[in-house]
Amino acid sequence: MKQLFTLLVLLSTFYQSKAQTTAISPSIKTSKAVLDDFMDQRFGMFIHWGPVTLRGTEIGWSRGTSVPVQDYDNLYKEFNPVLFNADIWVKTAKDAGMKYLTITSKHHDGFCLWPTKFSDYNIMNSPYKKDIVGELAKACKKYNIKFCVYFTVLDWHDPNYPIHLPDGKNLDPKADIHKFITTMKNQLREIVTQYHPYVLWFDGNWESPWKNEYGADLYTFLKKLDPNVIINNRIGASQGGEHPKLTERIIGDFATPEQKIGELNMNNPWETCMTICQQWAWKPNDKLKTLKECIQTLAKTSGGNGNLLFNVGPMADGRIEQRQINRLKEMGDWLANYGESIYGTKGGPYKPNEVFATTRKNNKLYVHIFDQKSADVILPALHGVKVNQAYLLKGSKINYSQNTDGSIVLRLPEHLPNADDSVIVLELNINSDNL
Ligand code: JFZ
Repeated sequence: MKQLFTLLVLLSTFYQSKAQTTAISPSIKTSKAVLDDFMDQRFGMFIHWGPVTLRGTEIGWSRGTSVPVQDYDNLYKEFNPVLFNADIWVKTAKDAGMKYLTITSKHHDGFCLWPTKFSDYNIMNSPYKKDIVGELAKACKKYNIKFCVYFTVLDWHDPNYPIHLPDGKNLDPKADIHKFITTMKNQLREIVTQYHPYVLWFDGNWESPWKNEYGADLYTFLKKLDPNVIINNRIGASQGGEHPKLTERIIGDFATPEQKIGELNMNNPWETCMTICQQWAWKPNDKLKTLKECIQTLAKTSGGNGNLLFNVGPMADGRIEQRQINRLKEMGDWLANYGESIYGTKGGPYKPNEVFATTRKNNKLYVHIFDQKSADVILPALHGVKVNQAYLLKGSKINYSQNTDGSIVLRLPEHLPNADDSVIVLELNINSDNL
């Protein structure tokens, strides 16, 4: 018995010391006020870009797979996006109703889109020779769009990072991860002090060289540079497979479901990242999502209490494809009408489904109607809730009734104003925060 007790004590001290190596001091964690502000933005633009767009293959992942390494690593010598205009990209985001923008400063191929002093493999050694990250930061300021930076902790190009190819298993004994981390910190110091990103969006944390303690150390380093910078959950080592949900033990401020809509979560901030086509980087004739898919994705994300970081891959000449600009503008047109039901709202209390999703603010519940096939939409009862009024957002009254069990029946009009998502406002007897 005594032996068992000693073993338990030993085990618990072992786990405590393990936890301590990765614990983030609560005093440096991003405040709730800052994160609440981030979650109020709801919709941002992700941009994956680099010399690989000259080939039209996937950024990072095609290096050594569909594009030979030698070829891939020399593309920057031809990268000359003369039609790049930061104002046009940022205006495209603005017109889409997006509130922030996240650019890949460095993806897994190691190429840096800003003039870093800590690697020659950067935009100043391309024929273009202009600071892409800096120009975007400036344009974002001009258009009042929050500027954010993506940065990967794996770099298959840097000799000091132990893995050199996608899905590489062998660790290079000549690599020095500590030198690599020093370079990374130097580069991130440049990014934070020169461009003042609102969010730092890390990635590449699933490979074995990256340890949770490096993530904790990096988080602490960055928060000392800027106490308010928001950091995603791919800074700590990933626990494999699915990107983990945010829990106490995970380093970072928000969860990052990828290419799928996150689940309803009223406690932990999350942001879905998703491509407008299929590839992250530009691909010729890539399949573009329909407007219905785009709008319903945004509504279901908001309905789950999350943000949407919607990705475009600009072309090698510096332009975003016109058909993508058009699609984004259509989303912006929808938001110009229905934005009240997205920005600054909370998701829930219902789980989004194929028929409807709800968002809420003050005494209003916004019901996003996706399926117009049946005449009625029935919402399960909410404790203590009485509906005082129902009407289409910016439109006419809606007939409704409330059953004795409290469930709410909305009678849909014959023609709903929007085929992709019409919003019905329910004015409640209580503040929707109390649901
Ligand atoms: C990552 C990147 O690899 C991808 O290129 C893009 O930047 C996206 C936003 O984030 O996505 C992943 C992450 C992990 C795997 C594949 C794609 N994985 O473990 O196979």
